[in-house]
Amino acid sequence: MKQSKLLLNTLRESPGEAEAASHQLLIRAGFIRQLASGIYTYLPLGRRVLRKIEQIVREEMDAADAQELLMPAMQPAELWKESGRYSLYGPELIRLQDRHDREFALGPTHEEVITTLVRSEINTYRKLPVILYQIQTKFRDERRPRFGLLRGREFLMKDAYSFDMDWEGLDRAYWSMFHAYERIFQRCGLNFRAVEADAGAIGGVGETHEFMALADIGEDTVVTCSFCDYAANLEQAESDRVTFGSNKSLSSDELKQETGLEAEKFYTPNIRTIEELIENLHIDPAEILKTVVFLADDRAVAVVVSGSDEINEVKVKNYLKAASLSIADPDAVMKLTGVTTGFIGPKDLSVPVLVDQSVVHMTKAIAGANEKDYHFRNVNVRRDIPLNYVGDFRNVKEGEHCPRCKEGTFKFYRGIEVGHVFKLGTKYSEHLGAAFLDAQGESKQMIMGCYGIGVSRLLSAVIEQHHDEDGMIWPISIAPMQVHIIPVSAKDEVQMGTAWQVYDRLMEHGAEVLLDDRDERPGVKFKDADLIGLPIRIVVGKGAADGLVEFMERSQREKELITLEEAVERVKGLL
Ligand code: 9G3
Repeated sequence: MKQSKLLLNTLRESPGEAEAASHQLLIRAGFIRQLASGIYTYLPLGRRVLRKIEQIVREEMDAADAQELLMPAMQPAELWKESGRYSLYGPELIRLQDRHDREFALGPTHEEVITTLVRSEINTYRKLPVILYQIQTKFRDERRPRFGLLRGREFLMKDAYSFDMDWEGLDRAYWSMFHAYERIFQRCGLNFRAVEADAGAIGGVGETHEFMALADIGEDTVVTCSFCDYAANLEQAESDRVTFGSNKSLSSDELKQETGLEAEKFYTPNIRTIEELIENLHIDPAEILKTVVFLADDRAVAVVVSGSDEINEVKVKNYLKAASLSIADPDAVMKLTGVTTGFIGPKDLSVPVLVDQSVVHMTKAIAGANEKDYHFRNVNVRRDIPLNYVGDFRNVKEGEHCPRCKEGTFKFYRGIEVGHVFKLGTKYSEHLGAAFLDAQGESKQMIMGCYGIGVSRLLSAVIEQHHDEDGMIWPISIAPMQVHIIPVSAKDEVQMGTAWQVYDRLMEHGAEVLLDDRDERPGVKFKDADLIGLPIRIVVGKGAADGLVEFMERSQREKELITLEEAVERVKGLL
């Protein structure tokens, strides 16, 4: 293709609000343009990358016997009411009325639609199992769209749904999709980790894995073990059951033997936060019992962790099986406990207390006294605090022991979630009535799984991992074009002649070639080529007179002067 004909305008500067490297580079290289916040147009080169990624996804989905279909974006609200999710989602679910005032939602995902379809198309075990997928535009009205395609409001997703007769079938579908995802991300040149994840709002049953592209811009924290292959989203990463003896309260005679001082209230005027306690009492945060009051759905609960730890709200929410969890604001805390925030403690508190397993052993702890300006010292957790709800409620930390192998220690990475596989079970088939007759003629609910890849997000994630200060570096598997031919001077007939010769030879071999035929200064051509980042570059300059061209791969830096024939051979070798 002639670059002079290509709709491609490169920019020297990136838009002010673009923080992520991939966002800046995709805009500057003329691959995408923002139409509105979180909503993008893909220009020709951007579109070509998207098609390459889609093609890889299709090949691997089809290889896993999944069947492609295409579902509507406009979904009747009734479906979401039937599944009970219409009220579960707020402003993120884009809602609209049609001309007859009928309510619709723009699809953020398609569990309701696909289950309704399968309900009417399949009713016998003979037609199971089936995996159906689509590559389709999703709509989610993110409160804060950011980082370009990494968090958009309209984006391309491959979403697949499996339907099985039984749980073993689901397990087979799940791992088949899991391995297909590994192949897809490998083929896209992505450095990724599959991590144990939290099923979240989707309410899956059993395991779920996220596929994380390692990148500093990533919003997720990936926890990996230095020794075994344990890897988890921080939301899910298990804290090692700190072996501090039993988790149970002390029996009465144990209490008598329990040495240690009685819990003693002491005056701490206006000392409310962990920091203030540390500063004023000169103590270590690990001596403090941090107590935070949450609203779980509409119930109040207090969670207690060490002052040196962070509460993991996903773990708390899952433990309580709550649909929503939020920290109670000071007024709510006062109303619920009669205590001003900052002096809340787990001893004699009027709301249920969830105690993190790592503090149960403590005998000389500092805690709020549930009285303004007072704290307790010498709190003995097993003596003074009800231990009805003991669990893992904290975020693990780097360097901690792995709970699986006990050998390795945790290491943290930032990750971009590019894929997610879920075991759904019968959640949707039950609500929406997707049943089948089994071999004995019994009506059973289909067992479902769902599997998503953020296709447009994946495009950006690849660039987060493959760029340098001069621009993007496309893996050859998804590059918009494979070879960039750059004649140094468009006015030099020998150079242009040689350039077109190379072009024709490469086209004969089926290569995708962009020839920069613009009448521009060499510097401009090279800067643009660095920015666009096609994997193979052939510069046709003075050496053309001797039949020589300069060969370079964008991911390396060395340039070689070789003959035209050798250049063609080198390209063939790389394709
Ligand atoms: C909504 C809105 C946002 C959502 C959802 C529903 C995320 C929602 C989870 C999933 C689960 C899987 C199939 C492909 C893989 C992911 N954000 N999820 O269900 F109404 Cl506004 O989408 N779906």
